[in-house]
Parts: sequence; C-alpha cells; structure tokens
Amino acid sequence: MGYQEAKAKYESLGVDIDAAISKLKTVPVSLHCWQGDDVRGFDQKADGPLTGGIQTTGNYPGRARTPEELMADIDKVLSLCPGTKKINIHASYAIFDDSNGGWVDRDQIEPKHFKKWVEFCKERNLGCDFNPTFFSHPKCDPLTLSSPNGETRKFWIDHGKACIRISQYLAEELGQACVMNIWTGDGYKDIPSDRKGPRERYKDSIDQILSESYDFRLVKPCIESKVFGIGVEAYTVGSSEFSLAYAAMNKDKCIPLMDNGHYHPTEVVSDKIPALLAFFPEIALHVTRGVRWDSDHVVLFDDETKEICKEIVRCGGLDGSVNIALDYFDASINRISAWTVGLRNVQKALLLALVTPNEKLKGLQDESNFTDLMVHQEELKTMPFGDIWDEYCRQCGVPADGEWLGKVQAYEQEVLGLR
Ligand code: RNT
Ligand code: ZN
Repeated sequence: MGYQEAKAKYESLGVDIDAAISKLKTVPVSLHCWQGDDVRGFDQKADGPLTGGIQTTGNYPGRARTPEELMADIDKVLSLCPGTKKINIHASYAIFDDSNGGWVDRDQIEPKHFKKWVEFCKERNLGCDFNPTFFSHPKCDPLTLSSPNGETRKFWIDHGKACIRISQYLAEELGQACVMNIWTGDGYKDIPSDRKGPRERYKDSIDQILSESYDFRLVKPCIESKVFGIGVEAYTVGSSEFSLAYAAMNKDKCIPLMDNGHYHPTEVVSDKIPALLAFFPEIALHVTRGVRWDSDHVVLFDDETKEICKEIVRCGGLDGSVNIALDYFDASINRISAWTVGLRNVQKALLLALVTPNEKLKGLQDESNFTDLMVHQEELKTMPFGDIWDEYCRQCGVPADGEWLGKVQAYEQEVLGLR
C-alpha cells in the first residue's frame, strides 16, 4: 500500500494524518550522549570503573573516546533520526583544555567547561539537557548526597549547585529550557540498620542544591527515583516514595522523573503518567527498556513503549507537560545503531499514538462500550502505519526503515573501525 492509500484509510477513521505529522515534528526528544561512550565521560581516568549501580556490558569496537569523536557520532545519529532533538549531557562530559584552565574536580566545574557543547548545539539548533554526575568518582564513599560524612556531602552538594549554574547557562545560551536531572545511585548492598537517616540527609542535600538561584522556567530540576541498582540491591535512598514525595512537596522548584527501568517488573510507567499528571503540571521521563531488571537495553517498538507514548499523547504531554528523554546504553552492538534504533522507535511510537483515534476510543470507554473498544483497539494494530512512518521520515529528510543501516555500516568501516 502507498502513502496516499494508507492516509485515506486512517482518514476514514477520523484521523488527521497531516496534523499528526506536523505535530510530531515540533516535539523535542532528548538524546542521551552516554550511549556513545558507555557512560564513561571525559573527566575521570579512562579506565575508571562505572559505579553507582549502573553497568554497561559488551566491548563492541568503536567507542567514542574524545569529545570530537562523541560529537561526530551524535551527528551521525541526528542525521538518521526524524523529529526535533535536544541533546542530554552529564557533568562528566565537561571539556577541559588549555583555553579554559584545564581539569577541575566536579565541585568546581563552570559554564566554560561546557562552551564547546553550547557551540555544538548552536550550530545544529539544539536544546541541551543536563545531569550532575553523582557516580563513577572517588568521592562516592559509596554514598554521595546521603553520605553520613559531611565532607562528602558538601562536595556533592557543591557539584549539584555548580550544575544548576551550568544548566541556567545552557538554557540562556540556547534559548530552550534545560531539564536537569538529579539521580544518585546511593544505597546499600545489604540490609541497612538505618533507612531514615540517609533519606533525611538526601532531602537536606537536595534542598541545598535547589537553594541555588535559577529561573524555574528555564531550569527544570528533576528528581529521578529508582528501585535498586547492581551492587545496591537491598536499599535505595532515592526510592519511588522518597523521590515523588520530594517533588510533590517542592512543586515550585522541581519535577518528578520516571525511568521505566526503575520499577518492579509488573509496574508500568504508562499508567503512572496520567496519575502524576493529575497532580503535576510537568513531569519528565527516561525512556528505556528493562529486561528482567533495570538493564538499560535499547528501546524497541514494543508494547510498553507504544503505551507510554499513547499516554503522553492522550494526556496532552506533547504540549510541554512531559519532557521526553532517552536513557539506555548497550556496548554489545554498534553504538550508532543502538542510539538510532531507540530514538527512531520513540518517534515511531509517538507517531503511532498521534494517528490513533483517541477521542473515538475514549468515547467508547465513557459509554461503557467495551466490546467495540476491544475490537477497534485490536483492528488498529494492523493498520498500514509503516507507510505513514516512511512519509514522516521522508518529510524530515532522513532515511526510511531499510535505508539507514547501510549508512551506519559505512560509518563503522570508515570511522569507528579506525578507532
Ligand atoms: C540510572 C539512571 C540514570 C542514568 C543516567 C546516566 O539508573 O537511570 O538516569 O542512567 O543518568
Ligand atoms: Zn534514568
């Protein structure tokens, strides 16, 4: 079936394909820089361990080792993915050189260490999101913001404050809001004897970080929760209840962030989106794929990704109330391909949600017509969506499915293979 026929078929269901495509073109999705180098960053020794309960597995050749390589790889991904993108960087991706005085520790970083990222974004008309990096650093004892050691806490609070200033700089320079996500891997491997103390300290530390001045319209600090991490299986300081309660009590200063790898396996973030939007004007998401646990696998075009995107669309989240970011890292396959598959799949799932006759389905639910609702929902699954997706890619000037893998393979031969 061709595009025109597919479009006519959707239009017979009352779906406006042109409106769906134009809408999706405007929605920013934040591309995480850390898929390109296995979350290593540039500010620590190249062979330092990844800590904080996260783990990258695989040693596929071609990892980006320098800012130049990472930026070139991001460019490749951007050229293969439709839609509006932002990029998402961590503080550990600070760029130190002779022109800015060389290396400083994380409590001392300044906007100047991110000037090259600003230039990169400006040249490509991208917004930039930011993350303090509370992991993979000698000052993790192993706790950071919740450490019982006052000196450790101060170091990480100063890091958080520095990151607020950097986020404000990024937002002002780029003229787009900067989502600044606070996540720590703080927790214990085995059963703790004090569960409240670390949480009280974590709360106080975040209070101190958010006491740094910033314009909440430009800088959106987020609190990301987690259920557990590798090596911290028994107890997580920033649990779901902690993080959500913090965000709820500080609505004028921050927003909650849900990563769909961070819940018990039968819990779904798709259902949590409307629950949170009943209380918060704005939320943030890390879209990922957990396989049995928070494994940060590449996002697929699977049921939960589709359901998350449906809820974003149905709840009006494309108008700014849902900040969408990717968060996964797979070092076992070509990293450019991993990045591209995940970003294209989020775009695909958003487009699918936009071409769903949501009003009609809602009407059936409200009339308690569950028979028709089930039949319609099932029949939608075999609509000729692929043709609509191809057209969206064409209009965005990027390859359709079936046309981009060869370009990644050529890049692997010409660039990645030489690293
Ligand atoms: C870890 C969190 C966190 C990180 C990134 C690198 O479990 O999901 O968001 O993945 O900050
Ligand atoms: Zn995350």
